[in-house]
Amino acid sequence: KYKAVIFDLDGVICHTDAYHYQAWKALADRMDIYFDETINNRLRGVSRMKSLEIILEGNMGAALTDSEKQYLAEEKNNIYKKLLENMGPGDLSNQVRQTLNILRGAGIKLAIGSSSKNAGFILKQIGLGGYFDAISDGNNITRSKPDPEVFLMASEYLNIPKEDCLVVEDAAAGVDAAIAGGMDCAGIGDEMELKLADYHLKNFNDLLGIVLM
Ligand code: B16
Ligand code: MG
Repeated sequence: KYKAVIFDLDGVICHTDAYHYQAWKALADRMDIYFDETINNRLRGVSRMKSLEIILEGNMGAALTDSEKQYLAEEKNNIYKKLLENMGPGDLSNQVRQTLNILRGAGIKLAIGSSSKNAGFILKQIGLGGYFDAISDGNNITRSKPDPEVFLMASEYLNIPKEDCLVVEDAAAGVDAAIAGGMDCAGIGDEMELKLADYHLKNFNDLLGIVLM
């Protein structure tokens, strides 16, 4: 049914949420701004700048200039990148690695569709540098999820029509992006939050039943 699968990165292929949280928390503490896990949950799949805006909500965020916001976003990214250095091939689960290999062995094209500008570095860290047939990430888009751009670019890079691509997402913004792009989507994680997805994966390898049927 599908010729390609486009995977979100953070929250699907690997988990960098804790590092995002630590980095934003360090920045918020420095600015004496309240930040907790609940706010962090709202940042999933959302771009760096939009994330900063969410954190600044009700905290005089509107009083900051664009270049001040740029500086803060960069500060967070510097802390985050340092934390990413702790990642290694052990941060890729056996189940994810094996599922990817089976799909690829069956001739399915595999791509990344991530909001992150650090996607390339993260993939290298977990041993998947050069693995995917195409990478569409925060560096080649102008509009972040829930805009479909990142997934449409992935299907273009793969040269496979979007109707033949399945998107795998862990965040509501990503499911909305897939739907907006007219693509089928499988959600992994909180079923309530991802209820608009066409499929729900209890485990990553449930994908095999959907794609290889
Ligand atoms: P960066 P995904 C997203 O990745 C993360 O879920 C989100 O929390 C983050 O703000 C965004 O990437 C931007 O990341 O600061 O590294 O450019 O889930 O779309 O793979
Ligand atoms: Mg994600």
